Amino acid sequence: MEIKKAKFVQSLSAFREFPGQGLPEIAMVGKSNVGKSSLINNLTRNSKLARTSSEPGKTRLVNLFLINEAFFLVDLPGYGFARASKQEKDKWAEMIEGYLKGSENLKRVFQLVDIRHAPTSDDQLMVEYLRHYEIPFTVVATKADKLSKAQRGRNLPVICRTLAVQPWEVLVHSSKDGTGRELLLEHIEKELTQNDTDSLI
Ligand SMILES: Nc1nc2c(ncn2[C@@H]2O[C@H](COP(=O)(O)OP(=O)(O)OP(=O)(O)O)[C@@H](O)[C@H]2O)c(=O)[nH]1
Ligand SMILES: [Mg+2]
Repeated sequence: MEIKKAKFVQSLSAFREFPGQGLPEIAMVGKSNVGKSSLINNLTRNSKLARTSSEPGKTRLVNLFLINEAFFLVDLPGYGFARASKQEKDKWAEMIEGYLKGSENLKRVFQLVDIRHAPTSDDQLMVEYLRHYEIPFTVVATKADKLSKAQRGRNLPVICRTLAVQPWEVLVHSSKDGTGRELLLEHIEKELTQNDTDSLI
């Protein structure tokens, strides 16, 4: 799949603000600073589309990007930002959960984890949450450029074990050097065409 058109559409602080438009949505989930916004920029090849920062806690609202006039990529605030106040953390958790539970058009979540580290307890909770609500998800191990092939090979089994996913279910990605970009796009395309077929039946 090629992304020909990508535009920012709306920021939400509460799910009910967005009634949906009948178009499929694919959302980025992960701890603060893991690279959710950067992944959207890498997919769309537009480094200025979603705002990124080396400081955690940059994305503070649910941001919707319309892609090819056909589906939405949804950038969510991160969790696990230690320096945020309790009030801020509660607000972000409410936004993330409100969106994940409430969106009728959410087709898949990309659960991002940092390939350098074992998933955190927050990552584990998030994956449990997705399983509990039967939200389809794909684990994306990002920042792959920061590790050698050998180091990736050592870390991936830890990620799989901690999140109880199979190695072939994890996509390795880097927003810096574009690793895994094509695979992610194929994955999205499959998701979208699969849903087309579903709706024809
Ligand atoms: N080397 C490298 N750096 C990355 C990669 N992805 C993101 N970064 C960097 O990591 C930092 C955080 O990236 P963001 O995309 O803002 O992270 P986020 O998950 O959206 O963070 P929040 O909005 O705070 O939840 C930035 O400095 C990015 O340049 C990657 O694949 N490789
Ligand atoms: Mg962000």
